[in-house]
Amino acid sequence: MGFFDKLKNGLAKTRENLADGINRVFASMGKVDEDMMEELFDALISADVSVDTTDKIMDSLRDAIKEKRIIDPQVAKEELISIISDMVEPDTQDLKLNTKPAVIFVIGVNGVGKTTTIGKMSNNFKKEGKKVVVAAADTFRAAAIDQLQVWTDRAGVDIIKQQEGADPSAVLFDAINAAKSRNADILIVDTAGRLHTKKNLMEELNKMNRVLHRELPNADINTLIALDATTGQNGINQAKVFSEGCPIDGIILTKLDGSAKGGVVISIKDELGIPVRLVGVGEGIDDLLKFDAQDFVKAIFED
Ligand SMILES: Nc1nc2c(ncn2[C@@H]2O[C@H](COP(=O)(O)OP(=O)(O)OP(=O)(O)O)[C@@H](O)[C@H]2O)c(=O)[nH]1
Ligand SMILES: [Mg+2]
Repeated sequence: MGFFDKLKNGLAKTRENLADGINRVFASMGKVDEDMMEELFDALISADVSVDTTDKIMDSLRDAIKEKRIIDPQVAKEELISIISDMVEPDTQDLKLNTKPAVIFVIGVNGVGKTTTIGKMSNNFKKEGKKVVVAAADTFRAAAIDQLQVWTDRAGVDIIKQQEGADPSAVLFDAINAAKSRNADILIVDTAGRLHTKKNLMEELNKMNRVLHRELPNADINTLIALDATTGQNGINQAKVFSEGCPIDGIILTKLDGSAKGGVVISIKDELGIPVRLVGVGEGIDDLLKFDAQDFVKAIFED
């Protein structure tokens, strides 16, 4: 299956929820008027676009309708899609991976799909011919280390691990040294999503972040937070909390395939100012896609 079809399949539920809702509004309304605007507002909100973002979209649409004297609902629909595309467009497209090693530091609450995404990412980088080292810095549960091992074996990349309960920063330190001595292109760090308290977790992440910057002062370090698309708006709150532990460069939006709340992508950039970099569209090793705003909007709205 091609990239675009994979994305479109992954977005099937979001399409049903968001695009069908919006299409219904435009198809049922004979003219552009306040009734139509109200129905549109409801359609966006029910697809997990936040109230603030929806307000902004509606304001932009009202301005465009006035300025361009739009009376045909179909033309208004094109306008809406273009407003949404502009909103989702990231400032820069790619991860920064120009140093050797470059680092991808993956954070997020438990169960969102960090470890799975790291497996998929490792596989993709390996296929591109890159040397990858993965740090098993989620030492909270033994099962977490084993799970990561299964994924790194599958992808055929190196893993640096210690025993359950080890200091995650110590594992990270080992992994940094391994990445240097093995001349790795990319070091990917798996972290715990849950410790005994939230405060512990933030402190731990902060400490790891300091170790990374101290040991690799000139490296490209990408801190990515994994958010579960099925939780919709909740993910935005998680990102706000985690950004207190360390600055976040990008978002991995997982489980889009199981979610009707993909509309959350539209609010993420608007509310957090953090671009979505990658999207997960399944549990398989090939089910990770680079996020492309134009394709995303096209995949949702295209018939
Ligand atoms: N459908 C679907 N399932 C996914 C996706 N990504 C991850 N999962 C599933 O989500 C579940 C949790 O994934 P993990 O990778 O273990 O999540 P985690 O963030 O590492 O969780 P902790 O280690 O507990 O913090 C697993 O059953 C994955 O198969 C995705 O894109 N789509
Ligand atoms: Mg994990």
